[in-house]
Amino acid sequence: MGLMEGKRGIIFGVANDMSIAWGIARQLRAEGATLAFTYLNEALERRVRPLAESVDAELILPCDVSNDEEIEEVFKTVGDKWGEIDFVVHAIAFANREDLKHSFSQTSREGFRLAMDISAYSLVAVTRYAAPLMKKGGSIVTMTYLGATRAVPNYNVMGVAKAALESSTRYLAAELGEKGIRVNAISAGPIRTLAASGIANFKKKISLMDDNAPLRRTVTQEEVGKSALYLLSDLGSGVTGEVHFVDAGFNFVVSA
Ligand code: NAD
Ligand code: 0WE
Repeated sequence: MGLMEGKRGIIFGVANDMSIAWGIARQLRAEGATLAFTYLNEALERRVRPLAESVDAELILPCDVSNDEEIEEVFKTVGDKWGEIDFVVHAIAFANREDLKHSFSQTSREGFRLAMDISAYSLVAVTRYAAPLMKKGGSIVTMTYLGATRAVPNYNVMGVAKAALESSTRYLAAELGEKGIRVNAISAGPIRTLAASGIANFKKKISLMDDNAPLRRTVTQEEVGKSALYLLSDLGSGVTGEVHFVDAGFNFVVSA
């Protein structure tokens, strides 16, 4: 029997077949999970719908996480259809493109607010609506990056937002543990996705991994998916409030 047999959950953050959220969704489906997907806008719906249908998704819903009503509507629709849920995957981030290249001190008030809203606050809002549907407990996984705790060149305001996201993960875990709801973050190494395209020198980040990471390579969406499967299934039943690194070991060793 699959690890996710009888479990139902929502995947936020698929944009295309390169998305980390899609790598997670495939692992969950292979272990028997029943899935719902959200997409940001109509342009992305055309990408997400065929992917979602290929894993027999029962719901495919629009959701811009900058809008509380859209989040509320997703959980209302899911609640009406399923009554309860077991897991949520949050794999969403956004900052202004210019804020990921110029000097960090040039970040505007609005750019800072936007990155925080979409990349960190959205986990809090999603969890608020998800928790009442997790009647038998549940598991929530979000995605972070090393730039939360180290000053990675150009990651800038996204690093500040990821620090808030990691801290939010701990506060949500502390609050919801008594309801049997676990909240964890996966810190992935650099992966070529839509969110990574258009990042200046992303190739350099990849070759840094190939040359210096203990595993001498980058990680894949499938490898992130396998760790998410562990955290979202009963295998992770004792784990909450953690940042789990899937980064080929690059967070603690840099060779000379
Ligand atoms: P991606 O572009 O495939 O996914 C990002 C998703 O965020 C997209 O589906 C996009 O539609 C969604 N999104 C952006 N603004 C939104 C909004 N207002 N409302 C709803 N959805 C919105 O890229 P990805 O690399 O798979 O990113 C997923 C997560 O993984 C992000 O949190 C990212 O920070 C994190 N991450 C990525 C890497 C990497 O190198 N690619 C490494 C570590 C962590
Ligand atoms: O979290 C991310 C990227 C998130 C992201 C990407 C974009 C590109 C397009 C957020 N907002 C936008 N806005 C856009 O307009 N990663 C972990 C990938 C990433 O981004 C970097 C990295 C790495 C790794 C930026 C600079 C340095 C390293």
